[in-house]
Formats: sequence, structure tokens, C-alpha cells
Amino acid sequence: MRRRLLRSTLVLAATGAVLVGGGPAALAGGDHGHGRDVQTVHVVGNGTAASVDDDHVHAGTVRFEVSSVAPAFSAVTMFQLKNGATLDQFFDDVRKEFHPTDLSVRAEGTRDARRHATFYGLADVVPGVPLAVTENLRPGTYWLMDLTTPPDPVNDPPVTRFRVTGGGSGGDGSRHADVRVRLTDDRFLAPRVWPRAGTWWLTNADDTLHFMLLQPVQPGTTERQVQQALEASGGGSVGDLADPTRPPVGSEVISPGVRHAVDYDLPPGRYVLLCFVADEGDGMSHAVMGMHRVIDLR
Ligand SMILES: [Cu+2]
Repeated sequence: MRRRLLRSTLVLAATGAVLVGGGPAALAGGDHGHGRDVQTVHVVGNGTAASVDDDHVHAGTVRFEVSSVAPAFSAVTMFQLKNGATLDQFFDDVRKEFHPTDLSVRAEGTRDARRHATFYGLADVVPGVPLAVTENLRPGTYWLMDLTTPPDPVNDPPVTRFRVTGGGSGGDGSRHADVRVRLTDDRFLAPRVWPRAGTWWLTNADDTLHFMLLQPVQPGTTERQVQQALEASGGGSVGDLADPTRPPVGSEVISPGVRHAVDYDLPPGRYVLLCFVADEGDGMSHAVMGMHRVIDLR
């Protein structure tokens, strides 16, 4: 679900990574005080795997502090298997979704992944720019991985098992949200202006998988320019509109009905929200079908 994130990674790598004045070591300003009384799990992506400092929590509100030690980028993904699917089947679904040329295979990959797993995010992060993801989790077995690159054709990628047990309570972080975003009809419903640090609350109110990348773009970039750049690239990148001096971050893939809150602290400027999941019908990226929205962080 991430072939276009690879492009962002390449842009970052080519420019010597991210320049955020050293980057915040922690989201001290972003957690609005709810970090203290909530179960917190530290998750670190290294470009291949995601490790946790606690693999067993109680049901209810869980805060994941997600960071990256990868060369450039981590796509930290958390999911549960469903409908009797195995991890092997799930990885095959993801391989299909990443198919380099065949759009019908990509479409099948999205359909199968939606049926075989529930996705909870977590986050796309770059070194020095962590995000904190808060969710309300039910008991069950969850899996974490760093899906920055497509799974190897033969060997399955490493996954980290994460268990949630018992009863629990608490919210999902929405109470503290500064920005509310809804995913519906292959569109982002989101305000135009966001604070440069705060909490976004993302709800997938659609019937398919989506994610939300905040891609920094050049000042003055318009929705029309974004659409043209996406069409010129085949739907996987905004090309020269990208501003490589600021970090691309975001909410990783979330399933229909899933919601989460994300604390962020980012450089101000213009960004475009993008989703590159392949359409379940024709395999085109959601972005090129119009799933983009220009926003300003101030
Ligand atoms: Cu989408």
C-alpha cells in the first residue's frame, strides 16, 4: 500500500534526510496531558521490522509512541487477522497490492487485504520526527511490522506479536483532538488550516482501506497542480511539488470503522494529504482518483 511512500523515501535520501532543526525528541507539547495516565507502548521501526518495549497491554486506551531508526522512513503498520486468514495469506495480499505493473492485481490485493485483516495504522514516521497514536483496543492478538518496502517475494517479513487482554475502558483520544478528519467516498474531509502541533483525529468512515500521508509541498501549491502532477507520475507521486526539506509523515493504513488520534509536531507550511491505496475496482491509486487535499500548518 506504499509504493508511493517509497518515492518520498527516495526524495529524502537524495537530499540528505530531514531538516527539522534536529527534530523533537518527544512530543512533549503534543500530548495535551493525556500521556501520563494512559498505557504507553514505545514502537520503533527500523525499515524492516517494528519492535515494542511492551507486547502485552490491557484492553482500552493505548498510546503508541512511534519513532524510526530506519535510514529514511518507517511505515509502522498494526493489524489483526480475520476471516480465518493466515499471516502467509496476508503477506501475499500485500505483495499483490504492491504489484509493480498490473493494476488488476493491485485491486485484488486491496480487496483481499481488507477481507483478511483489520488495520489500525499506526504511523509513517521519519527519524527525529515521532508521532503518538492513541487508539481504543479490544482484546485479541495484533501484529506489528514496518512495511516501508514490499514484502520479499519468498521470505515473509518479520512481524512482532502484540497481545491485548482483559477488560478495559477509556476513550480513543478524540476528546483532545484539534483537527478532525473523515475518510469517506475516497476523499479527505478535513479543514484547510491546522495548527503546526496538536492532535489529528482520523476516522475511516468509508468501505475500503485508506491512509493519510501529510506530504510537504512547495509554497502556493494548488489542488489542480497536485492532480496534474499525480497524473503525470502515473498516480504514485507529486513529483517536483514535494518539498524535501520537511518530513513526510502520516497515519498508516486504517480499515473501515477504525479511528485513531495522532499527536504531531511539524514544521509549518503547505502540505497535501494523500492516499495511495489501490482502488478495489480498477487498481488506480486513490490519489490520482482525486483523494488529495491541500492544507496549511500554521
Ligand atoms: Cu485511500
